[in-house]
This record gives sequence, C-alpha cells and structure tokens, in this order.
Amino acid sequence: MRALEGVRILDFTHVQSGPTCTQLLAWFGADVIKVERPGTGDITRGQLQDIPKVDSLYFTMLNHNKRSITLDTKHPKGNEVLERLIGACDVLVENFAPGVLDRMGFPWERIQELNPRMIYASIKGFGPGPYEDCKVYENVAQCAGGSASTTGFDDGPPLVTGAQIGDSGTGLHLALGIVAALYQRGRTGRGQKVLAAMQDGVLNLCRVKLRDQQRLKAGPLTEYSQYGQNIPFGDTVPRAGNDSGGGQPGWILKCKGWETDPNAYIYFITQAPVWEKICDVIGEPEWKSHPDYATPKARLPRLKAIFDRIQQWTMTKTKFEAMEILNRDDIPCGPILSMKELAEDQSLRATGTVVEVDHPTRGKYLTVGNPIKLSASPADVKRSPLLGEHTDEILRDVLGYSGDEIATIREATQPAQKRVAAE
Ligand code: CAO
Repeated sequence: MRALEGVRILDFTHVQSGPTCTQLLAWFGADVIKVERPGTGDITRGQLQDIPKVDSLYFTMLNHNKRSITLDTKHPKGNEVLERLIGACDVLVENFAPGVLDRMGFPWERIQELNPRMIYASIKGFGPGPYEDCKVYENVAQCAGGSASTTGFDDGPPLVTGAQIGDSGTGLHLALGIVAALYQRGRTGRGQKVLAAMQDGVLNLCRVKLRDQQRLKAGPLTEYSQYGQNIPFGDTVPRAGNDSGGGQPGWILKCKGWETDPNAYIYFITQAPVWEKICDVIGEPEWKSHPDYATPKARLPRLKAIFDRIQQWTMTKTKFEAMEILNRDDIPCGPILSMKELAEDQSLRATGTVVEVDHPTRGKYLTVGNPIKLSASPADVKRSPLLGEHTDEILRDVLGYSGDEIATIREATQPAQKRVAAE
C-alpha cells in the first residue's frame, strides 16, 4: 500500500513544472493519467533529442510511473472523454498558459459542477496582478522571483542558477498544496482550487534575501564579503558571490588539480565553534588567540584574507582528501561535485536517488529517483509511457467504454493530419 494509493490524477501538464509535480505524486502511489495531444504529445518528447525519434531524456526523466492517453480535447468526442475523466479523477493538474482550460470549456465552475470533490491544481507564471496573463519559463521565474538579482558576483551581471527552482521548485510547491487539499477533502468532502505561481515559488526559496533587504535599513550586511572589502552597500540586496548567506561565513576554494579540473573546488565554512580546529588544520595556531582572528566579529572585515590563507592549504589537497581531513574535526565543507561524479556515485545509487531505468526504444538511462523517502511507501521508478500507450486501457478500465465506443473515440485520439488523410 503506497501513501497515495487510490488517488487518481488527471495529469494535463507539460514541459517541466507540472510534470515534476505529477511525477512525485505517482511515486507516492497515485494513478497518474497523462493526457497528451495526439501526434506530438508533451512537446518535450521531441526536444533536445539525443537519439532520433526516441522520447528525449527531458521527457523520460520527468514522466516516470505515469500512464499516457492521447486525446484531442478540442474534438467534440475528445472533449466528452475529458469530461468523463474529470468525473473519474480526484485531482486535475495543469500548467497551461492562463485561460487555456477555460477556452477548452472547463472553467473552475464547470469542473466543480462535474465533480465537486475535484482538486484543481494549477501552475502559472505569476499570480493575480499585472503579469497574470504572461507565459513563463524557468529563467523568467528566476528573474522575476528575486533569484537572479541576488545571484552572481557583486561586480557582474545577474545570474540564473542551474537548479530549476522555477519549474521543479514550483512543481514541488504544488505537490504539497495538492496533498494538503486532499487531506482537507477527507474532512469536508469537497475539492478546491490550488495555485502555485512560479514567481511566488522562487521568492519563497529566496526568503533569506527578503530578510536581508529589511536588515539593510539597520546598516551594512556585515556577513557579506563586500563588507570586509569596503565596497559600499546600495539600497537593495547585492549579489553575494559564494558567501554562505547565513551567520557562518563560507566560500568556494580551489583544491589540488584546479588548473585542469573545473570542479576541483570545495565549499569551506568557517563555523565559529570549530575555528580553533580550522587554525590547527591550516597551520595558523596563533590565530586562535590573535585579536584580529580570535572572534567571529574580528574576522568579519578580514574574510577575504582568511579564505585566501585557507585556500593555500586546500590547494595542497584534492577535494576528497580535504573533505576527509576537515570532517574528522566536524568542520563543515562540501566538495563541488560534477554531474559525472554524481552519476557515478554508488551511494546515491544505493539509496535510489540515482536510478537506472530501461526503456523500450531508448535502452538504459539514468534518472533522479524520488528524493523524498517514505519508510512505508517506497518509490519504485518505472519508465515513462510511450505516447498514447494506455489510451485503450484507460478508456476501457477507467471510463468503462465498450470496444465499439472506443472505436468511435479513436478519431479524437488521432493526430488531425491522420484524420484528414483517412477522410
Ligand atoms: N488537445 C487539443 N489541444 C490541446 C491539447 C490536447 N490534448 N493539449 C493542449 N492543447 C492546446 C491548448 O488548448 C492550447 O491551445 P489554445 O491556446 O488555442 O487554447 C495549447 O495547446 C497549449 O497552450 P500553451 O499556451 O499552454 O502552450 P505554449 O507551448 O504556447 O506555452 C508555456 C508553454 C509553458 C509557456 C505555457 O504553457 C505557460 O506559461 N504555462 C504556465 C507556466 C509554466 O508552467 N511554465 C513552465 C514551463 S516549463 O516547465
């Protein structure tokens, strides 16, 4: 018995944000039925293809454990099937541009009429306001949510981050909203609307930067390394480079091999309680009692020089040697791991965080499994569905259509050009 067993999701999502959410729900045991446009399906099936005519890794890695039904929902028959699916499912998840579902004939009021228990969950780029009608992709959300303005170095332009905080981050937010709405439905018997806007999701993840915006009124942010370098603060939160962002200063330092390996670096945190151990490790024992170094306050204006000295030590070790030595003394640090190193990491394989999956047309590939581990509901990662692979099965088993009815519905499950050719 999985955590969400018995919950049926009508997955009308595409690209990354929505599919991330429904994939998580599928890993928790929900029956996720992905509705796709006949012929093309989710646009990502054909994007960034590494093998011609084979579902891309972009698609497969976001759509595990789902079933796929193709349906032209603008065709009267397809629209009718969609209506039946709304009646048969517990949750509808969508991340179309604003207004798409209304235009298809399914505004929230109608969905409630069809199924009062339905939870209608949406991802949009922005919440209500001046930008509510905009189409939004990952980097737009990172920029509009405060991430880009606070990422990068103080003398460089805003930067987007490799972590997909706008898409996958918002998918995570939405999944939590859905599970909460399901819990509430258990007591009220009624569904509700759940909205996660990408701008809001990114801003939520940038919460500490809004904290700093308000702290600026009280003076310079002393834990930012620009403070120690006498670079004045303006009226908004600056980009903080690799500063740790908390009360314990940190920076990325070179390790042995950095000249040729772009990832021979380590993140090093000068946590106050282990300062004396840091002094011993790097060979500066006199810093333990020196007035310029002994206290966190005294160190703040000297962080650049301190990290330069620590780096002289880290450059004599590989990042893994440094990890081993520093962890012996509980000095917080982290190696900069490349995607290659993560893909080969055996401990991540052992926990199911990195999983090898077999696919009928692509063969074996690696994916990220469920990062959230439930002890009584383990996730078993199953390959993504081929386009329309479960169309007949869903029409028959979920909606109860007969063989003859399925034959007539077939028209709405075919790409338009095939229909024209058949005529
Ligand atoms: N049958 C028939 N029509 C279908 C269909 C089906 N099964 N599935 C989708 N469609 C149609 C819709 O009805 C809609 O048509 P209309 O505009 O004529 O009503 C169209 O396909 C899809 O519209 P879209 O505007 O959502 O798609 P897009 O590629 O132009 O935009 C995106 C993509 C992501 C920018 C937009 O969907 C969006 O802003 N979504 C919300 C924010 C979001 O999730 N962004 C993250 C994207 S990356 O994860």
